[in-house]
Amino acid sequence: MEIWSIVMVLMFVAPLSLQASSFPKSTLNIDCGATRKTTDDNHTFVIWETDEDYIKTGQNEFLVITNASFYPMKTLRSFPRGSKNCYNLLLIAQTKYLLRAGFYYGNYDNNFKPPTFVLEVDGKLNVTVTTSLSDDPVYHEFIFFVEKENVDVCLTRTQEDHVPFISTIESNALYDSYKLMENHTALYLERRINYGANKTFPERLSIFADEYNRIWTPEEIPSYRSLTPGFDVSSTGWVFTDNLPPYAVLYYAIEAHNSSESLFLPVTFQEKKPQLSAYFVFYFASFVYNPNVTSRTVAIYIDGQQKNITEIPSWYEKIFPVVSIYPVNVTNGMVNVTISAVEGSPLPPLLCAMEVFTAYEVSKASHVIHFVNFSLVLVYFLVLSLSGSGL
Ligand SMILES: *[C@@H]1O[C@H](CO)[C@@H](O)[C@H](O)[C@H]1NC(C)=O
Ligand SMILES: *[C@@H]1O[C@H](CO)[C@@H](O)[C@H](O)[C@H]1NC(C)=O
Ligand SMILES: *[C@@H]1O[C@H](CO)[C@@H](O)[C@H](O)[C@H]1NC(C)=O
Ligand SMILES: *[C@@H]1O[C@H](CO)[C@@H](O)[C@H](O)[C@H]1NC(C)=O
Ligand SMILES: *[C@@H]1O[C@H](CO)[C@@H](O)[C@H](O)[C@H]1NC(C)=O
Ligand SMILES: *[C@@H]1O[C@H](CO)[C@@H](O)[C@H](O)[C@H]1NC(C)=O
Ligand SMILES: *[C@@H]1O[C@H](CO)[C@@H](O)[C@H](O)[C@H]1NC(C)=O
Ligand SMILES: *[C@@H]1O[C@H](CO)[C@@H](O)[C@H](O)[C@H]1NC(C)=O
Ligand SMILES: *[C@@H]1O[C@H](CO)[C@@H](O)[C@H](O)[C@H]1NC(C)=O
Ligand SMILES: *[C@@H]1O[C@H](CO)[C@@H](O)[C@H](O)[C@H]1NC(C)=O
Ligand SMILES: CC(=O)N[C@H]1CO[C@H](CO)[C@@H](O)[C@@H]1O
Repeated sequence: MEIWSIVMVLMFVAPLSLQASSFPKSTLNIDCGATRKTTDDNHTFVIWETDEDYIKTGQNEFLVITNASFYPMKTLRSFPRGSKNCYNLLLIAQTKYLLRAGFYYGNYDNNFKPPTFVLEVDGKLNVTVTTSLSDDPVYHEFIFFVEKENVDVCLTRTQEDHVPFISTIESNALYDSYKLMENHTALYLERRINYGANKTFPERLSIFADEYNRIWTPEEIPSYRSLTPGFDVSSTGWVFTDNLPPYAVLYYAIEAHNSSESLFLPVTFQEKKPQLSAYFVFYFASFVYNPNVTSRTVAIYIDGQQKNITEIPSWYEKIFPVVSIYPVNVTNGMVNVTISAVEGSPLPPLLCAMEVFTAYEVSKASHVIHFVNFSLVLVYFLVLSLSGSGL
């Protein structure tokens, strides 16, 4: 599995540097409404493209006075005309992608009326976007299987006087990750938490620290201990384990006070359907070094049902357990997660990070198309690797 991930990563990273814009991209970050490409983001090293190659409708807006600390939020594209306006992205077919849309209103129209509208991705995923006057952008993120290389990202007007807009579109191919997700399901991100880190820790790391450019929200829980590394870890790389978590996130954790106390983490879902299917991922590492005990063992319970037992070795063994649990039935938009030390475990339970998604069924495609287009992708890589090696 690890070797396969490395091979996949190398295959996808090589074409990046060639920047062939007419080819589908494994990474595509669009700064909507921007007038120039930015390649000098010194913090994340993300390259932000303008949106002119991907959409012909709407108009550019620039926030002259803004509290937006994240500079791609300073421009946006608004759609005063038409009930539905779409970006058309060129992504690699038959590949799993993470796609995140960002919305920062910033009172760009000076109306003090943040609009509500619908975001639709690839004709099959949608979510209602409710923007606000807050200084924090609103994000909506999906993980889904790209069947055909043309992917539409559409903004649909649902109320007459609400003008849809969009500030950023970020998309990243996911290699051998989020493996329990089947091709015919899609995941909508509810929470992605970096436990134990405080608000001063960046939620965006550099692309060298997080291959998938995810946003990890720092969160401390006052009733538990925060374990912190005590030195700057923001530029450490990522780990070759399930979902390639950043080391920076694994250095932080929350821990119970003793082995008989459990971590109790109630999760509330934004989606308010009476029945939902959820996908959980738990990331563990034990950076605190105690020469007398090398590992601890925890049990994960969801709504009181035991779902997994995992041994967490000491950091120095370089084994970082990632536990994925899917499907989880969610009733009334609420799930209780409990992490306890198993009987006899010398150290209290801890948790570094958690991701929570809701899962959706999307339509299945024919196997013939899968096969043909997957061959095209292989040919594409072959051509690129030949041209990359100077032939
Ligand atoms: C990156 O750093 C350079 C040199 O310090 C500076 O000129 C540039 O404005 C910075 N770019 C961004 C996006 O902050
Ligand atoms: C920026 O934040 C300040 C203080 O919260 C607020 O008074 C002001 O209206 C904000 N400005 C914009 C353009 O959002
Ligand atoms: C999902 O799609 C990939 C890429 O086309 C394919 O290799 C894999 O077999 C598919 N999985 C299933 C369960 O159909
Ligand atoms: C969003 O998707 C759901 C389920 O696929 C569908 O019932 C609904 O009509 C869609 N809403 C919009 C505004 O497209
Ligand atoms: C936040 O965390 C950093 C690094 O762990 C630490 O240096 C800083 O003192 C913390 N700040 C607060 C307000 O707790
Ligand atoms: C474990 O910690 C909890 C919370 O601080 C405390 O209430 C409890 O008495 C402790 N138990 C033991 C055995 O120390
Ligand atoms: C490890 O065990 C030794 C001997 O029992 C003890 O002196 C020492 O304090 C322990 N160290 C830690 C970090 O618990
Ligand atoms: C979750 O925990 C809360 C608080 O202890 C409790 O009221 C609720 O019934 C629990 N929910 C489920 C589904 O177990
Ligand atoms: C717990 O999860 C790990 C990682 O997914 C898996 O290897 C292990 O078999 C699971 N253990 C149990 C008891 O379910
Ligand atoms: C979830 O609910 C479905 C339908 O109610 C049921 O068939 C299935 O066994 C449940 N799954 C779990 C893991 O509880
Ligand atoms: C044979 C076949 O259906 N190939 C599809 C591969 O993907 C391209 C781009 O989306 C489609 O246009 C082709 O129809």
